Amino acid sequence: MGTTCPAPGSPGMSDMAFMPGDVENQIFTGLSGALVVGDDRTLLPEQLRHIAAHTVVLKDVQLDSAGHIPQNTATTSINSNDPTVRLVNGQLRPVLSMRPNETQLWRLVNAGADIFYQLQLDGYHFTVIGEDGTPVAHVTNADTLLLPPGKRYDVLVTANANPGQATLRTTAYGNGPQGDSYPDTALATVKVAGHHERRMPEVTGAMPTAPADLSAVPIAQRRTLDLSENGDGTVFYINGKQFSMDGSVFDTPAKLGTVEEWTIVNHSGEDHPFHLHTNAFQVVSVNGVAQPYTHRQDIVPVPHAVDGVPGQVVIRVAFADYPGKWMFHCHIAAHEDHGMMSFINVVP
Ligand SMILES: [Cu+2]
Repeated sequence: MGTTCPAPGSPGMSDMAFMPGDVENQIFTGLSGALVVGDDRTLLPEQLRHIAAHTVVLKDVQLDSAGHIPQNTATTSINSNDPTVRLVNGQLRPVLSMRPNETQLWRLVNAGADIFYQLQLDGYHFTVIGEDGTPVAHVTNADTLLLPPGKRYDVLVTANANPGQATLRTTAYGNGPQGDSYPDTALATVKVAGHHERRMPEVTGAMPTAPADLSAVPIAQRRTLDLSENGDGTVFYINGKQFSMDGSVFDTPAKLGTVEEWTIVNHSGEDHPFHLHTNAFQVVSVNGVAQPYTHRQDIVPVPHAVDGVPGQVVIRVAFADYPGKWMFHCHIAAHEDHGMMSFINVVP
C-alpha cells in the first residue's frame, strides 16, 4: 500500500560496524528510491480505479566542479545547506502530461538524504488519500505538502478543464535557525493538453482500511524522548545518548497489543523529522495544540525550540504487529548517522 523508501537504520544494521556518515553517504551517492507495495487505487470509488498513477521520486544531488557526485568518506559530510540540484525521477525539470479534467494518482516520496521539500503545484491543490503508505481516515485537500526526508504522500491531482501548464515547485523553506534554508525551486512542468476527459467525482471521507482513531483508547505507558544536539550541529542525542544497538534509550520494553503515548521534545534550534519503523502512529498534539484525527503517519517534523521553549509533538503508537526491536530516528540522515537514533524493544 502506497510508497515506502528504504529506511536508514534498519535492524540489520546491528550486524554492521556503525560508521558515522554511512547512511547519508549511501543515500547521497545513490542508494535510495521508492518501492510501491500494493495499489491504493483499489480503495478508490469505482470510477477512479483505473486512473493513471505516477511514482514521483524527489531527490537532490550535489555535484562537484567536474559534474560528479562527490564520494564522501566517513570523515567528510555533505553540507546540506550548499546549493543542490533537485531532480524528479532522476530528471531535471521533466514535463508531466495530463489531459484536461484528468485525475491522476501521484505517489510522492522524498528519497533525499537531508533536505526538505515544500511542494506546491501552482493554481492546484493536492487531494491526500494516503500518508506514509497508510490510507487516511479523512481525505483532505492541501495547497502545499511538507515532505521531510523519507516522507511519502499519495495524492490525487485533477487537471484544469482548459489546456495550459503549471509548475510543480518546492517553495522557500527553512527548518529553524540552527538548520538549513532552501530557495524556491521549480521541479517539473505539468502540461495539460489533448482531448477533454470526463471529470471524476471528488473523493471525500475515510479511505477503506484506514486505521482506527487512538484518541480514546487506554494508554499502557507514557514515554518522553528528548531530542538535542551540540552547538555546531555535529553530535546528536536522544535522551542524552547517541545511538547504540547495545541498548535502547528506554529501560522498559513495550508490550505487544498495547498503545503507548510518546512525547517527543525538541530542545535544538532546528526541526527534526521523527520516524518510527514497523507501525504508523497518530499525532495527538503539536506544541500543545490538539490535532483532530485524520490519518496515521510514520514521520512527523518535531518543531525546533523558540526562545528556549522546546518544540513538542505527542504521538500514540499501537504496538500491533511484530515483537522485536523497532527502530526510531531523525530522518535527516546526517543527524541519524551522528547519533539521533534508538529502538524500542517490543515483547509479547
Ligand atoms: Cu534531525
